[in-house]
Amino acid sequence: MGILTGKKGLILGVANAKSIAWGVAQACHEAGAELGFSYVGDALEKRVRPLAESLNSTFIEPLDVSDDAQIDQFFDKVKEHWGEVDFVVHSIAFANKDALRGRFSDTTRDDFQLALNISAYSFVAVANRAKGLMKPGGSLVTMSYLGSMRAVPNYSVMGVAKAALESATRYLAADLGEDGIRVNAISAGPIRTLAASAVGEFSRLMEKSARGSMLNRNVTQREVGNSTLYLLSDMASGVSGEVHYVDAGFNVGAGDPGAS
Ligand code: NAD
Ligand code: 0WE
Repeated sequence: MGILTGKKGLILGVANAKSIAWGVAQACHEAGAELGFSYVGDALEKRVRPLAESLNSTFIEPLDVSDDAQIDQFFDKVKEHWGEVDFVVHSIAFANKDALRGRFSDTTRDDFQLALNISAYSFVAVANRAKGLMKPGGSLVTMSYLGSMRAVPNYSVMGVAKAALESATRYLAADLGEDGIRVNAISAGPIRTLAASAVGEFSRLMEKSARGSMLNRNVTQREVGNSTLYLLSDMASGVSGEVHYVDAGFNVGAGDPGAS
């Protein structure tokens, strides 16, 4: 018996085996959950389907969160397949690559709109559909980053999007709390994933994060997965609207004044 035995949940945002969402999926599977997955585009279906099937998943459907019709279709299929859902993990972000270098003050209206649409509004849109399929005890978790609170070099418009995502988490927690549904965010330390690999000087950022952390190291996808598992489970039945840091303690430290 695991802490998610008998629960059904959706994992949105697996791109490959390095995705944070995959660390979450593994933790949830081992805790006894039945899982459904989304993917974007044919290229990612080829990666996601075998991963999902390795966890005995039978629900693997397309979902581009920029399209309301696709969100509706996706949740219609969830309703057909399961009838109801106990938890949803939102692990999705996107910004234009050009907006993640250079000066934040040069951010265009289009790049701002895109980053907030995919990385913040999508959680609202998904939560709204999910709540219709959830009973009291349901739980939603999204993935954030410290760049929401601090001006992290080059994180730029994504930092603004994460600030909106964390605020949306609190407002969703207020609304969905009326139905006994909890909404929380995890703020993860830097992890080398597909999204991160396209970022310049990511290795240096990882080194600085490790040195400035309490544990003197970075965190893994699985550690984020294990903490997410707790928030999804009834062990966290008294926790909602929270941003929970899984960053080896980096955010409470003074940073590394010697690092440059
Ligand atoms: P990843 O590239 O593995 O996952 C990002 C996912 O977003 C991909 O699966 C991609 O398909 C999906 N996505 C992008 N646009 C989409 C759209 N329009 N519709 C549906 N899905 C879309 O990278 P990751 O690092 O695992 O990122 C997952 C989450 O974790 C993101 O919210 C990211 O901001 C957050 N995060 C990452 C780190 C890190 O250092 N890697 C740290 C803290 C938080
Ligand atoms: O949220 C993220 C990744 C966000 C992200 C990354 C990319 C790169 C490729 C969103 N969209 C894109 N679009 C692309 O075309 N992280 C927390 C990881 C991350 O990204 C950074 C970081 C960190 C940490 C970018 C700049 C500085 C630090």
